[in-house]
Amino acid sequence: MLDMQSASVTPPRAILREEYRQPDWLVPDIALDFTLDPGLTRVRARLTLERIGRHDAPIRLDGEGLKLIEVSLDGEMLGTDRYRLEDDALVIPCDADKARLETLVEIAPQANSQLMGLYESGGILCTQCEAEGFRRITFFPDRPDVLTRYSVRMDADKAEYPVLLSNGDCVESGEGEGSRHWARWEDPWPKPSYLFALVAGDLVANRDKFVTRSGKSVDLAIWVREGDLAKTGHAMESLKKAMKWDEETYGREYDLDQFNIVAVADFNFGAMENKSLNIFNSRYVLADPDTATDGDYDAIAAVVAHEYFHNWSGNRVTCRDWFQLSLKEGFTVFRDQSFSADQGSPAVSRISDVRALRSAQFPEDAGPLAHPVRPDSYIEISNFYTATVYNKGAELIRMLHTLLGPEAFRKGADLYFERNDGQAVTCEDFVAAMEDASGRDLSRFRLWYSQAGTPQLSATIDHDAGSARATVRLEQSIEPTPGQVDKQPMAIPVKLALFGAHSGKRLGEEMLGLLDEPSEEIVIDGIAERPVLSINQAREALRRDIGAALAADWRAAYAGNSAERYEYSPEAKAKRRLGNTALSFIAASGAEDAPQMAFAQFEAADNMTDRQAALAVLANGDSPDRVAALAGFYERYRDNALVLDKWFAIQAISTRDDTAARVEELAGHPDFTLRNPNRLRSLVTSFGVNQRAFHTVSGRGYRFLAGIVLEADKINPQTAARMVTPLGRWRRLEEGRSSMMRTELERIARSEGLSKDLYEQVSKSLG
Ligand code: B3K
Ligand code: ZN
Repeated sequence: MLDMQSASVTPPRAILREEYRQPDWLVPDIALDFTLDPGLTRVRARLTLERIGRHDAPIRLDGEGLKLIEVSLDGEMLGTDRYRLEDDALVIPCDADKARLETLVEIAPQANSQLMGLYESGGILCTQCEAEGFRRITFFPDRPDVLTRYSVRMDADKAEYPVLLSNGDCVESGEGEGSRHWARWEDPWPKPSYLFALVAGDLVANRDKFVTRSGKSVDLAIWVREGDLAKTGHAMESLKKAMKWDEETYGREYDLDQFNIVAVADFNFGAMENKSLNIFNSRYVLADPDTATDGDYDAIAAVVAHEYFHNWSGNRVTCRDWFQLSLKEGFTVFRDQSFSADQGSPAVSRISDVRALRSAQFPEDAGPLAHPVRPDSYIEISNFYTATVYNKGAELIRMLHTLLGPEAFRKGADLYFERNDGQAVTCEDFVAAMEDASGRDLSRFRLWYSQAGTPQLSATIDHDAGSARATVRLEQSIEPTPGQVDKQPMAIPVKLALFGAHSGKRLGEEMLGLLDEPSEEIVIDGIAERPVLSINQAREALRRDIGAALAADWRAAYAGNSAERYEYSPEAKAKRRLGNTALSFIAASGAEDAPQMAFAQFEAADNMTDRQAALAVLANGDSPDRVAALAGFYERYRDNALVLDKWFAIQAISTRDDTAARVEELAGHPDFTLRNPNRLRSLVTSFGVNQRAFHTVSGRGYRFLAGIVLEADKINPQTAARMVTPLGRWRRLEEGRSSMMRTELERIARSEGLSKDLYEQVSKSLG
């Protein structure tokens, strides 16, 4: 193991959940005044402060990369002897219990390549504050348990930034000096700083209205660059459906007069739920049949709904500290999954949710970065926006829903919102509300929040024909994970049904059991026929596998389900899906005419789903049509960044032998850039999940990944750190590959000037 101390910097400090203390000072109000300019923006902040509890701690405000111009306390300008500038903090001794503090700072949005705080994307000025970006805008206690009312004034060049948006409602606007104009926005709902947002840009809006169930009319707007307006219809429809669904399913109504969504091209994540001003990665807003696949349409609906649902699960009730991240994320993913299930086929949605869990979360839980849904420590919180916190977190909520049943669950959710409205709370507060509303004892269930790792469940069945009795024996075990060697048995709800081994008929009702011991036996009487067991969704998986083996039948499926005129409906989507699955199986079986079929589909397609599926088949093969199709696709879409991402990704996930070399070549392509997270992920993240190419025996895949992660870390640490995880799987490979992967991790670890984001991932991966 590498001695991380040998690196030239002192290792960054870990923050522990147990160290939580309530804030010393609260900030009931803030007035922010922005003089916007991409090169140099001035931010004046007026804070009212209140001491909490009996202590004499100074006022301590987080700040990162800010140039402090002036500071005053209760109207008096402070000299440098009256405050201290520490590492990333401004400290001001203060005797009074209430104070008014004013700071003026300068920031440089255009030079902000981390995309945290205020930055520029394609000429638009925008913000990203979750988790700790607000401290890159102004000095502030940047933690989620400080809830503040915001008033925001922005002043900008009118021609370059005709649209000025922030949270809440626009209460005033006017002309400024020379070519400038200004607007003032007020948000009546106290919020944590991570939900602050501002946008200034040359944008146009798709406008609509939604009337809430109590009759309030809400103005909806989706803001994009002019050429993209025609691609916003699906996002708007999705938003209106989500608003209605949350009223019907959770009784949650929208609480302001405006709801704005803005799409930007450079974004570290999918989207952000800033109060009433959601900012989105444009890939989760823009869609039309020519450029977006059915999968893209589904993802847009899910992300729009997810961010909207956060208005209650996250914004009205927020997290006390970042260890509680799954309080808002797990619950909100569960809510968006339920929404998607209700829009289309619940079975299809569930299969895709489980696939995502198995492909992303199970490996995470079995590897060096395993952590509980409510982690105990972190170095950089951005590294904990993980499949465990999101997707496993959602499964915990789903288990509660299963255990309590829909009615008691809804009562629990109502109680949770009622008790905690306007507060910053913990995962424990969620479980307590479910417990109190249902009268169920959930003490064993709480272990799911603190214990990492995926429990393995095994089931055996004995049948005694004479007494018509079936005995089902369930056993659970769970492997150690880093830092957690001894595991306790979890509380696992188990849905169980018996089927006749001969008749295939269900014997008796489906049962809901709870396994909360290492093993348990369930005795079922009245079972005359020899039974087989079905537990939690396994039959479907078996059916899918059997289907895959019948490759010849795919031809008929292809003939019956391809080349139809494009239509956006569940039936048409299902046909495209079946047709394209069939095509990929025909190709995988090595059929000689597969490339011809794919090329014909590629040329004739009237939608991106069919065109992309055909291109993916060609990109895996050797046919001369492959080169023509890739070149044709590039020429057609070279000006569309989101589609060009698909072009990079298709090549990075290709099963061809030369993929690693091709990916290296693509990293030098004029359209490749480390600065745009979507483009970076389209090549590098896609390559990292390509088992065959990434693990190519020469080790060049590992070298490439390490090299590009190091380069990206200098520009955007948050995104770079997320891309290094494939190297952390070294324990699962044979010695040759394993040692090459470790060598690359060590090379990263030894590099100078490593961000704390990447340091944390790499040091844990080396473990
Ligand atoms: N809450 C944001 C995540 C922001 C990530 C910052 N590192 C998006 C979401 O989950 O809705
Ligand atoms: Zn979320």
